[in-house]
Amino acid sequence: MDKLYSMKSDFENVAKAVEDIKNMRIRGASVIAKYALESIRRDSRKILEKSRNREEFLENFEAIKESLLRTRPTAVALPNALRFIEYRLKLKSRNKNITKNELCDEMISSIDYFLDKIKNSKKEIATAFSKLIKTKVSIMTHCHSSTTVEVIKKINEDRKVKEVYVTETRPLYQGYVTAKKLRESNINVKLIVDSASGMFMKNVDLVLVGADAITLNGDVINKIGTYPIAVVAKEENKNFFVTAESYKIATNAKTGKEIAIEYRSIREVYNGNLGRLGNPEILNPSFDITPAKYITAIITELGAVRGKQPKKIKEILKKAKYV
Ligand code: RUB
Repeated sequence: MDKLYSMKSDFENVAKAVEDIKNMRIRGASVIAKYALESIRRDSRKILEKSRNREEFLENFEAIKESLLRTRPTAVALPNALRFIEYRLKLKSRNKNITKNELCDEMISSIDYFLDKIKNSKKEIATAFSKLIKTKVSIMTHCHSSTTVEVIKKINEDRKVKEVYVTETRPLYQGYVTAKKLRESNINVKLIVDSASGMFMKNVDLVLVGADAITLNGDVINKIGTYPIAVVAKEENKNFFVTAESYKIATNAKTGKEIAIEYRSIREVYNGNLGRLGNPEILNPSFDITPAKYITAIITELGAVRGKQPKKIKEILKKAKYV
């Protein structure tokens, strides 16, 4: 039977997660990873019931993993999470006496471990970053990064946020989410169009963004529009920081050029009558690459990487045993 078809009928939470992630009802690297892992956890009993033996359990996990991996090609948090669980399952299944029930327990405990990691890393990054800030600062941010929002909230709790410039982030306006979340903490937010980021760079002390992928040379892949902001920050002598968890490191990519950049529907850019515009070609890349030379530091929960420090990234990877 077709594996995807059987998954739709059998593993409904995972099937829903696949659709929600593809259609961007759920967005942002860590939120996507968390949502997908929770969906597998909710379907775990079903996976067990539909597996006659341990081999079928592993096959079912493999099918789930593959369908989730196909949702969005750029961010590596979800692939790293799934590969971690797969690795733990493979280790466990080396013992031929292990039952499908024991494999299921292992899957659930690996999921819980990673979910804890997602939650705790954000707090650790926020605490570490706020310590670096000595006076009240104006910040600029782009898109919606759950990690960056948590960092800004912590700096604010420590009474060191003057204001935050939030770019609206076309075409899907993730900046609105950031603005709303920061306003919930009464932070002074100035929402601007993406093309105003250069003009307002003079007003800020630093830029803070999240990441979808970090490559081994320290390049960062994040929402489209991050790269020009980093270039202007350098031109204006402003610090450009990336706050991202170690599971955003793309373990096999040496530079940003090796990361697949997702192109999305042109309808996200223009939904009207294309003929009226003379049928232009529309390009809609969702992410861009910011070279390491524009980045002051990448702050992870396992240490900071300042500029081109491939050794430091390797050290972080070594500590991050789950990757
Ligand atoms: C979201 C985006 C975020 C990163 C980091 O893009 O680029 O900055 O995913 O987010 P999209 P987080 O909306 O296309 O998924 O810090 O929450 O992992």
